[in-house]
Amino acid sequence: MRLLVTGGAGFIGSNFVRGVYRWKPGWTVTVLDKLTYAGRLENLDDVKTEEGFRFLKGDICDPFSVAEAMEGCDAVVNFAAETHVDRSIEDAASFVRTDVEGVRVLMEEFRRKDRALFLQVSTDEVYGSVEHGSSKEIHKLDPRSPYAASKAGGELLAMSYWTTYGVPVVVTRASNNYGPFQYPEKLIPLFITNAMDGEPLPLYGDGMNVRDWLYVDDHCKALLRILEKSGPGRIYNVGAGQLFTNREVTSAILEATGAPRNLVRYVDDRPGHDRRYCLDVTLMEEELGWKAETPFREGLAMTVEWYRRNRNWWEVIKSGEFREYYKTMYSGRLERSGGYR
Ligand code: NAD
Ligand code: TDX
Repeated sequence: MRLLVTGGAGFIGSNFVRGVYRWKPGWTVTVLDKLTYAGRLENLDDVKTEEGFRFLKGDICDPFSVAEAMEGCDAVVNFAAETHVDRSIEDAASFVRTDVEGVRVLMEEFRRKDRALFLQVSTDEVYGSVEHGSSKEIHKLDPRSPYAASKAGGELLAMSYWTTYGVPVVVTRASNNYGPFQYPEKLIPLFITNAMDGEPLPLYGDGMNVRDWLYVDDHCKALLRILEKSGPGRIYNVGAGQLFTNREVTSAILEATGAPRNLVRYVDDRPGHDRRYCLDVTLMEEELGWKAETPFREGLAMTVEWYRRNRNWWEVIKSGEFREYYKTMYSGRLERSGGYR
């Protein structure tokens, strides 16, 4: 199988490309990535000499780049997106552009030829906050942040190409991923790297929001299973069933890094902060025989170890674009936080 992996220089995309070469001998990959602040060529260092690997710098909103990248590919896995909820609250424009319009451009090129599958990687955030119970694939979408709304738009658009033109599309809705190469704006890598540097850990609100933590390799294996086994027109939830409050995640990070508890700061909440996500993954388990394998403590230990060994990788990021972002997002919040707890 020859895959086009869009957004392959980001966190999940780069882990996925490594996974393809590790677990699927004979498969080859083209990556198309715009290399935004979140995309880093060095994330692909491990695979750049692999058989048939090709990297193209380009935007999924640009039909010419997309046509060049899709040439000769049997299937597309679309990871390319703006992905950080807090940034979408500051400015939604790039989210609508990439996460919706980018999907349209990809779909238009995809349907010009007969191809195996278009896998649109979506998120559990499209269901909105789920106070009780769990979300099934047939449940109504209720996205509540500009990020979640853009992702919902993208997946609905992709699926409309299946309904309207019979283009083979599958949508996945994954829960919160964590693991190596995650940009340190997200909760787990931000707190691990801050803990390692003795910096405050800014917990939003009361720290009792709940997320389902999925180790990135488990997510990648689910996507590979879908590419091999799923028929078109399907939607799958991909979660680990490992629900923790942000306080619990923070405690686990403090324990794993050996940092002191007094680094924790309760800061102003994220506007519209979803309280809880929870996925019903029966379909993935029963239809495709997939189940997340990595217990949270084990995945977190591997992740902490990776950030310990790859200080260069995140120090470069934290001293670049991220520095200004962090100041804008956190300095006021930390000043107002009323001391350590
Ligand atoms: P990321 O932010 O680490 O990486 C996104 C990648 O997309 C980057 O390499 C970036 O350069 C690239 N990109 C952005 N705009 C582009 C454009 N216009 N054209 C081409 N490339 C572009 O994101 P991630 O955390 O790896 O997430 C990957 C996908 O998985 C996203 O679609 C996201 O919505 C989805 N997802 C993520 C999570 C999670 O917990 N991280 C959970 C569920 C679903
Ligand atoms: O500094 C922080 N303090 C804090 O309390 C940050 C960055 C986050 N949080 C909280 C907000 C959330 O309740 O931690 C939780 C996780 O936050 P993020 O890492 O920003 O992830 P989330 O908002 O849950 O969205 C993620 O999961 C689904 C990804 O960013 C999305 O791309 C994915 O689709």
